[in-house]
Amino acid sequence: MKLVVMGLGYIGLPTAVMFAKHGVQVHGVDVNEQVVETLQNKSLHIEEPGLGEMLVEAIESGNLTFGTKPVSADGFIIAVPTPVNPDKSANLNYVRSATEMINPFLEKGNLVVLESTSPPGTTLKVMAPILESTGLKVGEDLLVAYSPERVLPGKLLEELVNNNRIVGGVNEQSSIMTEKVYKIFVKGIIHQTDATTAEMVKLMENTYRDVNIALSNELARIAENVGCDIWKAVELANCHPRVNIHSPGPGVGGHCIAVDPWFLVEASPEDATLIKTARSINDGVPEIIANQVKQQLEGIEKPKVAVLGLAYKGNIGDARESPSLTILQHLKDMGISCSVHDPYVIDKRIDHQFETVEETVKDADCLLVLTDHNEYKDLDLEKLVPLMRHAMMYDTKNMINKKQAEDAGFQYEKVGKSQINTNLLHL
Ligand code: SAJ
Repeated sequence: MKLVVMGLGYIGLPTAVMFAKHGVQVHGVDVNEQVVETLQNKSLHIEEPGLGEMLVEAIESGNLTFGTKPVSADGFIIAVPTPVNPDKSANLNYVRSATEMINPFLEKGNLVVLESTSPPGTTLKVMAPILESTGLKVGEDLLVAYSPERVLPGKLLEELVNNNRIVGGVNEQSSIMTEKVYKIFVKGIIHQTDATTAEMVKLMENTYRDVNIALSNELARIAENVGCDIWKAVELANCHPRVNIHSPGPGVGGHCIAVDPWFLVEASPEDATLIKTARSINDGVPEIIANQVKQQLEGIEKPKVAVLGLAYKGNIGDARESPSLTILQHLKDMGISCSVHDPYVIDKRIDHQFETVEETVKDADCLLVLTDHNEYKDLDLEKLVPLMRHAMMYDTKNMINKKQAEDAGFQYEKVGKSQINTNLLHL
């Protein structure tokens, strides 16, 4: 079998590598020549544990090639970005152009699968008409399906194989063929449905998470007002067998959860009120965090903050839509200078990035923890305190032990914890 994978980003590349590892002849395509060249040289342009080794193996096996143009194949998988426009509508330009690119190579009997997260109806209303402009009939000459990726960055390779998968064909034959192809490496259960349901399922999953994180962020604000520790409260509430409150934090980042709910808002703006509210709650968190830091620094002349973590979540090197970037911008606008550390992300747009935490905290007034990288769990706090001008800490991830921080000499604060101890007030 021969497959073409269109788009060699966080989803397309691991998918291409995985098929190649399982004996399929794969040609990976990306419009970015630099990306193609990097991959041809057996190097990665993205960070994902384990992917580098698998890439080299797949290329050396002779099963994996890369280029900027498609070739003839039995199946075509489209895994291109679907960003939101500034007006929050879905930008399907990459889906359209990738489909147009494969058109000249399509033959009767081919399979075409869309993996990109897309608004409901994209497969039938956007992709199918483009495919049919070849004269081939979708559902008859071409088998066509939507099968969303559901993998978690940082655990991509494991989840690609073990997660359950949804395949939504334009007809039953398309679903059956799509399942057969993914069965080559998927160990999870493959559920068959129709294309629009599959598109909806993907959006519902990420929206579920966004709405639940918004709830936890809102609860954190309430906890700050009433004077209780939200982290403890969430832990205790989650002892209930039917409760699963998510974790508050500095906001929601990444290219999925912060983006995909907008596709549902666009599909049904008048009905999607909860989804819209949740998005705006989560989008508003970075400004709240920046204001809380500013409050903590009150009275200090020319304050300086040492920021730990640029990535949108722990142990990955991806800063797309990261709340850290928004918080940095807010602090800058407030006239607060920042030094930055992240073991996985070097972002040329960010000034004052340092290689070690020690250099980063030098002369700072507050240590601001924004990403839960494992490296930050075991900081040598006693070594950091003397390097700082004022030893304050603001922990947005509840990852630094309060007692250890205080024993080391830090004045410790965290998200979702009032500075007022109501228990003491009641005594
Ligand atoms: N976050 C919180 N509180 C939480 C959980 C997450 O504030 O309780 C924040 C994270 O710090 C991060 C953001 O939310 O900034 C998103 O992180 P995430 O781990 O929830 O999700 P992603 O974006 O890395 O991956 C999601 C996953 N979707 C679901 O879990 C429903 C993944 O399975 C999808 O494949 C991926 O989106 C995608 O590509 O759509």
